[in-house]
Amino acid sequence: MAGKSLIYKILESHLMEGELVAGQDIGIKIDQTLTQDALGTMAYLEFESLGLERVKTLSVSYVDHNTLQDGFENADDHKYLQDVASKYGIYYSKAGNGICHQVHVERFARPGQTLVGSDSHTPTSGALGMFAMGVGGMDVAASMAGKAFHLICPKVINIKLTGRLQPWCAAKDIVLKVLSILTTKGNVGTALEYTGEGAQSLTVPERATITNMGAEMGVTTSIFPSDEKTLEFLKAQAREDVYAPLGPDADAHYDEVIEINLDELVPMVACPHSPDNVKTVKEMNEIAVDQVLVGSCTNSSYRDLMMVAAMLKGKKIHPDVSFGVAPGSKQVLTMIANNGALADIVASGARILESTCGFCVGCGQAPRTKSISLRTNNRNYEGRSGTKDAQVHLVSAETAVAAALTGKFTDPRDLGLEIPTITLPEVYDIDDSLIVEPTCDTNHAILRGPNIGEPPSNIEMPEKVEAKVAIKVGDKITTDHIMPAGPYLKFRSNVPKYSQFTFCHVKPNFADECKDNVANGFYNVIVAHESYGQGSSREHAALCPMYLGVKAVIAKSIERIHMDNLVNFGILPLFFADETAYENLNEGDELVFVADEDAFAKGIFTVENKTQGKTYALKTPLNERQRDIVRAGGKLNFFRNGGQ
Ligand code: MIC
Ligand code: SF4
Repeated sequence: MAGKSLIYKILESHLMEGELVAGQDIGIKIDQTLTQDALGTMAYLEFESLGLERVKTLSVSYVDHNTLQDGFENADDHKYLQDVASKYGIYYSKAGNGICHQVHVERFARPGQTLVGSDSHTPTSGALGMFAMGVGGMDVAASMAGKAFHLICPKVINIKLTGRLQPWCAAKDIVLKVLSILTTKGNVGTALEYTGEGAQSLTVPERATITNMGAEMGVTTSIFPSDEKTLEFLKAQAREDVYAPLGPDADAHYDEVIEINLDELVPMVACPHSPDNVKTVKEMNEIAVDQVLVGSCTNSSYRDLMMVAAMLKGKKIHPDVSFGVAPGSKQVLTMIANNGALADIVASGARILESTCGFCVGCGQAPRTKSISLRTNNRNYEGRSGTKDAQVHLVSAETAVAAALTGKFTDPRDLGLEIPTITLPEVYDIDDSLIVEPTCDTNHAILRGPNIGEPPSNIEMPEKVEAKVAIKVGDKITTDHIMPAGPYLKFRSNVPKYSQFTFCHVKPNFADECKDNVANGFYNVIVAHESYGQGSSREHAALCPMYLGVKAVIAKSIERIHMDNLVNFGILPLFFADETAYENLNEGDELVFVADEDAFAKGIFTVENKTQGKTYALKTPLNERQRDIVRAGGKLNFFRNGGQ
């Protein structure tokens, strides 16, 4: 029998239910959880409704998304989060401490353990040999309550890195290469395990850039072995006590092996509007750029900012470029401030931004109309930057700085600079004073600002669903299309208000139409094509449609986290058997289907389209447990009815 992958070893040691067979439903024990503020309020409101006294996991609540505070809402959320954290035994990482994934890698991630986080980039901690997954807030709440976390046991692809990164090529170029191979769709139920001499040569921050962007491929997680590089990093963070050497067996079984020779890799760029639209920097033909931004949970580590500073030292940013830098954490910012690198960055003409998500999630730095923006983050979905017709490109820190200096796309190898040697510190600056320890005082009062509502409740799935097709969309609809972030982020704790913006950039009257349909006795149905719900883990992309009376999403395929979120809020996912049903369905069509015990047991729902005079047999991809959750009207009802 073949040996085991690292992923299967960790799953085996955490298995609570089911069998470790790819494609099967398994329940695993969760050791750690993380939340960020944009999804944290809802996750903790859900946790509160489970009625426990304390969390059963090591849990951290980060404030890094909504720090704009152009009104009272963000600040009210922060206070609520701090109170909840203190009462229920959760560490609270204050605004200013840094981006959740960067800080988690620095201070909490642990080889061999499991982590779920209400943010799709939670697998960043896979850089330290951790099994880390992005999930919906409801699943974080259930994990904090000590319940088994259910997932489809993934198949594992081995990404074997041979050779070594050549000068001016970076970890970002590796992951963009992987994205060009695996693309952003079709990877549901797959996990990535990086091995090989090339993997061994990468430092933990470089590994984190790679595991971070597995989220864009829609994979379950990405992981690196825990080895000498891990030990070095943990030692420098004064955390060597959590080190354990971990890796796959020499004869580990993998479902597929993809080999990438780092010797041959060149600087890459993801072009608009998808992270898998990858070209080489040279292919960009030196087109002029307007904006360059370095930061986000992908590329804002000490290593990246030292590279930025070294490249900028003694030089000036091109006059036509607006250049901004957001250090990933307080630790990074403090260190570059103390060693003078920050002064080099400032002297070059850079704008120093807060250590938060900021521009990455469309909070500020919207580029000018039709501009070319180069960014080191992980998503370039249309409109996410805040400017619909801006052309956002994703690059490494090296390529970003090269463009900031020359004012045009430039392969950093052509700059004629000597490659800087970046040595990682033997000891990082450790100051956890912005991580507030919980008091676990059960009498701790929780202040709730006026924008913080209760999580909306749902009814059981009706046995007969009469509905209207409220919207019909095409391929690769992201959660940014469904529930945009940016200026609307501050309404995350207020579902009635936030739901008004559902699909607002795709079909501005969507919410009103849904409400009219409900007023006229109809539920709503969303029709989509391939890879619906790509991108973030925001459960609002299911919660707000639920609030607007959506009972089913009919699609060709749905991405993993979004599918789980639909289930958690009692929305039935249905798949087409062939293209005719998709072509046949139109916005406004009146549909009727029976959703009784029999239909759920068979997993086949016969949908009659009364407007078109057609009937389709649609299959739900859900397993038995998930079907029970949908029938109950979502996870809160399911738990209340005694479900586990
Ligand atoms: C994102 O990168 O889109 C976010 C904002 O971090 C989301 C979470 C959210 O919507 O709050 C994610 O990736 O899960
Ligand atoms: Fe924040 Fe951007 Fe990372 Fe999401 S992808 S956690 S918005 S930095």
